[in-house]
Amino acid sequence: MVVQVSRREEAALITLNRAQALNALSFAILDELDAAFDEVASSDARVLLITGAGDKAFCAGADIKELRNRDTLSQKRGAEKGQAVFSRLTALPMPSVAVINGYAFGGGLELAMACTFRVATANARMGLPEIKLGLIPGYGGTQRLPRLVGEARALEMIMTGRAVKSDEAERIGLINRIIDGDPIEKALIFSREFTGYSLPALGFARSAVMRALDLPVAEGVKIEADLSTLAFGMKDAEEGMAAFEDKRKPEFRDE
Ligand code: CO8
Repeated sequence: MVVQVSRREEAALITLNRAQALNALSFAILDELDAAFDEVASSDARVLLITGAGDKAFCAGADIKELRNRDTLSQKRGAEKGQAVFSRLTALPMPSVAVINGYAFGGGLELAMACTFRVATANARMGLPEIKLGLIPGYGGTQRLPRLVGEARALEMIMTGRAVKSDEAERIGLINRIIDGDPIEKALIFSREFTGYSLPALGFARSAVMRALDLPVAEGVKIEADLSTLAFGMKDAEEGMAAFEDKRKPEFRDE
């Protein structure tokens, strides 16, 4: 198995373990990822961390060797498979963090962009180089990149294939933080800024932002009204407000 699921305290950890091919994603690995997301979804993990084995790459993208000599319909089904698996990641019940520890190219960056957050080591490089292969991104990159960095920067990255280093990625909003030291330890520290909060409330917050991104504000605020009302109905909200009045730390139970 290339996709390894393990546990680091409150976090589930998925490691792409194919360092000899810079953790490139074959279609079989996409199936493994799908099964791993099932396992994580039904666990009590409060966050999912995803990283690549070795110190060179998070993931160098779709397996280019496997993409060759396939008919058009198979390619379309392949793109749809990658899109569906990455959309499942976005919809997991817990937030996810891509721990980018080297190259994140093509499908690798698309995997990272499907996570809720991205942290990267200083030596990481991120890009959508498909245009250099005569291709364009197929696993959600043309959609998620402009939502993160804006249309002009996304078009530049997609149409020139230029990779960005971590400092530029942080400046343009592609990653949340640059990390140093042990990447998983540092990602755990980053995650602890939110893992203590109510998981359902974190889910409502993610849904409110993601579902309304393409809607006019007048429509988006209606979604926000519904989801914030749902949050109010949770016992965790009662506990959070009571703890404020009692001047104590709240004890959220995800209910
Ligand atoms: N696929 C398959 N094998 C790969 C890939 C890849 N994406 N990337 C690296 N490898 C392999 C290399 O072939 C090499 O194997 P071998 O030793 O057997 O020759 C090994 O990994 C190490 O790679 P390099 O020797 O190239 O390492 P370098 O440090 O010299 O270079 C780079 C690192 C710059 C990351 C370089 O490997 C590279 O450019 N890789 C390709 C990056 C890329 O173009 N990614 C985008 C792929 S396309 C995609 O993701 C989406 C396509 C649309 C899909 C929708 C349709 C289904």
